[in-house]
Amino acid sequence: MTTHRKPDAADHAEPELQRHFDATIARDQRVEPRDWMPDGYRRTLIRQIAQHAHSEIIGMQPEGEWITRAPSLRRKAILFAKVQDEAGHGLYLYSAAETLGADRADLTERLIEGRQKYSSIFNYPTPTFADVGVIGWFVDGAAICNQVPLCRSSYGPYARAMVRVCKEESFHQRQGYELLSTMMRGTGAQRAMVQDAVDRWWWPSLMMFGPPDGDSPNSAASMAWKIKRHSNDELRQRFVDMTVPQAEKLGVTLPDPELRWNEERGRHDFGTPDWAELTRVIRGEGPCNAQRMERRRRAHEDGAWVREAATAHAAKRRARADEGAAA
Ligand code: FAQ
Repeated sequence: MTTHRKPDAADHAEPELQRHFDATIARDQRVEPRDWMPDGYRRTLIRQIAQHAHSEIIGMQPEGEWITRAPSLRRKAILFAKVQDEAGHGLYLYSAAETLGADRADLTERLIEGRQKYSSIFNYPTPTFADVGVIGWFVDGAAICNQVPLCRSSYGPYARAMVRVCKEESFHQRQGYELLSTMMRGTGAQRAMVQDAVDRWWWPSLMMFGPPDGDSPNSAASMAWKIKRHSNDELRQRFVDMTVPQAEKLGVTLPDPELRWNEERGRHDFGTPDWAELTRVIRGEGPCNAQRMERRRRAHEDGAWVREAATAHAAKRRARADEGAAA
């Protein structure tokens, strides 16, 4: 697309521009930052990308707690790399949101004031090292199911950011699975630790995909705009189908008595997640919401001097460049 327009343009203003936008979506082409886009499309993208960015940054906390307590240098190095990757994902995503006219400081403010969401999954505790493995296996596995289709999202900067993010999530998922298979070859206590972590994370991981399709208010528009390529339930199903054989190979039991292969559908049937729990966790009443937000706020306050120094440095460079241009 080549048509340019101010970011705050009203949706209905230009039928010609709207037609051009619709044709771009219909042809499966990408919408780029300087293209005209309906306000609703822009708002939805900012909402989803910001929530995604906040999730990556808050998502550093549950595993980050284990960096100082990792059982070996190798595990520590892997975990360090993984948690740093999550920080990188957050930064790409904030940059993608900025291409839509959002302001990063404002998005952070909204998160800290509880006006923007982050993923429910990061509000659960990590009491044992097996949790680190299960987060890699389930949470990064779910993130891959959700985010690989986002590489084909209609908004160019988001789709491109997802390509690299998914490659890294793939390493994260494998390191989690490898950690768990090592523990499963260990002592009975280690195997029990893995099973316990699987029992605690299974249902929250299914909830990551969002409410069921019938209760997902944003899905219809997001799918029409090709921001989302598949529904929440379809992605949840893909995750279950992908994970069941992995669980069998690992030797753990997934905590769902209704889980079974359905020959007719060629997919697994599975039980219903506790949607009331998801609502509570999103509302801020999960086991670790208060702690996660408190840490995020503290990190933001502790980082104030870095932001001030960077701003002062940028101002100095600008002034020097201006002096140079005037001379
Ligand atoms: N938690 O109408 P829908 C990761 C909200 S990153 C909290 O279905 P939508 C990497 C939703 O925002 C994990 N809130 O919404 C990693 C909406 O509220 P709003 C994050 C949730 O957007 C691994 C309302 O409920 N991934 O794991 C949740 O169409 C390991 C109604 O829902 C992404 O953000 C939830 N689980 O679909 C990092 C991926 N589900 O905004 C560290 C991109 C729903 O209207 C360690 N996002 N809500 O007030 C998406 O694909 C979508 O935004 C969905 C939700 C699928 C999450």
